[in-house]
Formats: sequence, C-alpha cells, structure tokens
Amino acid sequence: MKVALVGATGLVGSEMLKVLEERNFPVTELIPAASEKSIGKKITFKGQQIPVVSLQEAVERKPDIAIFSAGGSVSLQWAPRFTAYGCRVVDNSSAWRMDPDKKLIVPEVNGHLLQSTDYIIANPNCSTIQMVMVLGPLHQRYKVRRVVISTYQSVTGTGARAVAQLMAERKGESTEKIYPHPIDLNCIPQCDVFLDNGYTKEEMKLTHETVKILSDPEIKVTATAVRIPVIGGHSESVNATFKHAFDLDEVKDILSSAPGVRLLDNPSKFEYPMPLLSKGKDDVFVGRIRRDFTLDNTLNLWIVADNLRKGAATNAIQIAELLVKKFLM
Ligand code: 11C
Repeated sequence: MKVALVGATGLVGSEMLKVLEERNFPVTELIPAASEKSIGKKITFKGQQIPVVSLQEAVERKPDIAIFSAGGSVSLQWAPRFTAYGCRVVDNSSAWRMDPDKKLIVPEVNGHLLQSTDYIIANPNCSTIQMVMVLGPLHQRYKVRRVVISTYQSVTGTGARAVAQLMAERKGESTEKIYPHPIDLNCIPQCDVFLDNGYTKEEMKLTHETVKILSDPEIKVTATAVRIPVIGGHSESVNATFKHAFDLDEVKDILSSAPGVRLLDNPSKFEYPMPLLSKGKDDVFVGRIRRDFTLDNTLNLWIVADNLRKGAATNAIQIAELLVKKFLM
C-alpha cells in the first residue's frame, strides 16, 4: 500500500509512524505530509529518512490510504481531494465525526459497520475511544442507559507545546502558555473551548460520539473533562447505569475477555490502572470495578489508556488495517 501520513511531524503523527512499523502495516511507499513549515524536514520510517512533502504533492502521488492527524480545517479542505481519485482516508480530527454520512469507528466495537462505500472514516476522540472500549461489551449484555464521566487527561492530548509547558514549569523555567493557568502541581477543569451550554467541546464529544459509536440514542452521557499534569495517558472515572441487572463477576468476565481491554483490578495488592502503566501500550486498562450502592444496576469503573496510542494512532491504524483487509487486498 502507498500510505500518506498527513500531519506526520506532530505528536500523534510520530506515534502513527511507530505503530505502522510495529504492526508491520503493508507499506510499499510512505508519503509523510505536513504544513508548509515542516516541508523538507525528514522523518524516520523503518530506518529510512524520508522528506516531508506538501499536501498537494501527497495528493499528486496518489496514495491508496491517507491517514490524517492535522486538525479539522486541514481535513475538511484536503480529505475530499484524496477521496476524489479513490483514496481511503482515516481522519483523526473531529471534522467528520458527527457527519451522518461518515462512520465513526472503534474496530473492536463497531468495525463491522465499515462498507466498501466508506471513503472518509472518522477516528473518535481519545477519551471516547477508551470509554467505549469498556462500555461497548457491557452495553451488548446489559444496555447502557446513563453515564456520568469525569476525566483526568494527559497534557499529551493538547500536543507537544503543552508537554513543553508542563516540563518547563517543573524546572522553574519561563515558558509559552498553552493553558490559561499553570498545569504543573495543578488540575484545570477545562479541556478544549467552552460552548454556549457551559460544557467544553471535549465534554460534548464524549456525549455525542458515545451515542454514535454504540448506535443507541437512548444512552445519555454527562461529562466533566479535566487536564492534569501527567503524560502517560488519560484516566476516567465512569459511573454507568444499565437497563438490565448485572452480576459483578460476570462483568469482570466480560471485560477480561473483551479484545483490547485489560482487567487490572486487585486492590489488595494495590493493582489498578494508572497512566504510568498505560504509557506506550495499546490496551485499555480497567479496574476499581464496584457496584454503585446508591442506584440500581449501576457500576463504578476506572479506565486508563495511552491517549496517543489506542486513543489516536493505534485506533487509526487498526481502521486502516480493516480497510486493507476488507476492500484493498
Ligand atoms: C485532549 N481529547 O486530550 C483531546 C485531544 O478531538 O481528537 C484530541 C482531540 C480530538 O485534549
């Protein structure tokens, strides 16, 4: 496959390169593309130094698949130029996620929905992916009705300049401010911008994307998204109410056999998911599984995953793998 990677020099783009290599994705030619300021820079792929080209040049070289991680406006402008000649696009921005004509895919949860007529496929938001990886298998059995989620999100979700702000503050150096407040020794109850309803964009992504991925408009999600000074992954406290009664042991059985999910729930040995454990891994970790004794059919869970891996790069490459298997072989 000729593969274009749009946004190849960003934090997620770099992770995508690693994941393409690690999973031995069938790349015959890699075309890294980025904005004007990165053109000519070299990226390393399978030991080779490959120069970054413009998006125009990437289109002209007609890749079979283009994986985008360059922000919504780049995707809106450029994805249709790739699909115009038959390229498949996997897009990591929020541009197409809620478009009723585009699929929003987490392969383990709704990969079966992909059809040969899908040319732009949306990769969900990182905090949504890790939550539906755990709620998806439980929804099949017990039907999720309401979710209350609070997130504890890594600065890597904001990008390289936010990681630089955290590290500089930690060393007491002056720094560009990506967040409106110091992030080290702090937590900021704001991920992305505020909307008219008082929620942030990140919070509403959790609400809307979950319903779309689980294909059930009866699921109600209310979210509070918080940025914390960690880099290994996003953590989530999830309180989920189901239509049907559950047995706690059966819940644990379902989760321990769910693909891509790792049950880590051994409080007596201080074993539970943490961002330091999830860093660099593809699994979604779940633990602290308890019945909520204040409400019927309700469960408390703690979910952690590396937002750059399963939350972004790995999920996007898994979608590309599905496209290859189903339509491009
Ligand atoms: C964050 N979830 O951690 C965001 C980053 O819609 O793909 C990814 C934004 C997105 O701030």
